[in-house]
Formats: sequence, C-alpha cells, structure tokens
Amino acid sequence: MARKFFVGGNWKCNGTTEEVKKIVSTLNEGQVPPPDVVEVVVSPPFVFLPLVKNLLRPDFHVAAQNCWVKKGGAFTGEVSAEMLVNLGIPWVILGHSERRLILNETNEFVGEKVAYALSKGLKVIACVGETLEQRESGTTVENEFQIGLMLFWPMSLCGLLVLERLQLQPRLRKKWFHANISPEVAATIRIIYGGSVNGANSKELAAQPDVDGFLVGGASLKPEFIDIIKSAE
Ligand code: G2H
Repeated sequence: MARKFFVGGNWKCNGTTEEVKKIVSTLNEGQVPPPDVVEVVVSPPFVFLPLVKNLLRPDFHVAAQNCWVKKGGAFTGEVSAEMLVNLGIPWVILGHSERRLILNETNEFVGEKVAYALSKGLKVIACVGETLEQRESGTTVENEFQIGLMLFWPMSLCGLLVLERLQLQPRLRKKWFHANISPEVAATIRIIYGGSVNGANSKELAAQPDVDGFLVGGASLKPEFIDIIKSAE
C-alpha cells in the first residue's frame, strides 16, 4: 500500500511573532491535497509552538525541533518530551544535522532521545545523514542507522529524514530495512528527504523511488511551501 506523503517544514531559528502569523496565514489559505494524500507538519521554534498550534488549520500539525533526552528536571535550557505532550504537540524532530554538527549530538545521544520521545507517545522525525567528508572517508549513513536505530528498536518510527545528498537514496532503499531490521519496518517506514528542497525541484524529487516525503528548511518559510505540498499529488 502506498505510504502517505509527508511534508515537514523546519523553520529552524527564524521568525518574529508577526512573521510567524504571516506564514501561518499563508498556510491556512493554501489549496493543498487532502490529508489522506499528504501529511503536513510545520516546526516553529519552541517559543512559537502554542501560537502556531492555536492559529494553524486543523489538517496541518506541529512539531518541536528538539527535546531533552529523558525526563525533565535540573537541565537548564532544555524542553522535555513530557512538556511537548502536555502542550499537545504531536511531533518532534530529533538528530537534525545542524544539531549533530554544531552541538555535537552523537548517534547514541540521538538514539536515546528518539527512544525516550517514542516512549512518551511523540511521533519522531529522526534525522540521519552524512557530510561529503564523512561519505568520502567511508563513514556511511548505514552506520548511523545501525548505531542509532538499533538502540531504540522495537519502535514505530513515523518519519525518517535523509539529509545532505540525494545520491544517498540508492543505499537507503527499503531493502536495507528489510535486510537489517525487519520486513514489517521496511513495509511501513517512510524515508523523507531533506536538503534544499524548494518549489522548483520538489516535483522531480517526489518522483524519486523511495522518497516518501520531505523535510523542508528555508523554503518552508516562503509561499512556495504550498507548491512543495502540492508535489505530493
Ligand atoms: C536541511 C533542510 C531541512 P534546507 O537542513 O531542515 O533545510 O531545506 O534549508 O536545506
């Protein structure tokens, strides 16, 4: 059975209240395919989550961009999975390449975060990927799967992000999950692509084998995000 296409908008560390309201207004007015065809999830910075959740059309959903690795407490500056659940935030992005590269989040740390978030009922957009340097040195994305994903297996992974390079796709086809995890996971997991997706390239990217959706950064702040959502059709 065809998997529902997923389009995530990662707003990263951008926006003022007024800008956020404008983006939401554009989204709310957008003519897009119905929810049984495409699942749309936008991810504003933490401070705007309640505002966006309250203003956003009901067929779109919200995601946090991160959460703490375990139960909250004396962890200054962190936001726990329990808090997201308490606010009614259904999704969380974990292991984004910017957090791995800039904040030194490791596979093990990301794996623990994913496991904890799933255990609290959050749906997870788990990000893996590789830089060109890692790729050329043989540190492959499969290693991230093995180290990261095995830590929190069994799980019900709701989305899976592949960053940086579309050339990764042939190595990430569903057969990898079939061989290394289980046929059931291979049948249900969604592989979503991230990295410079925009209104001009989304249609072609969506037609690639085993691309079940996108995580969109910069273009998700612009009206072209509606065109990207439409590429699900
Ligand atoms: C990769 C991606 C999604 P962008 O970071 O987060 O962002 O579409 O801006 O490349």
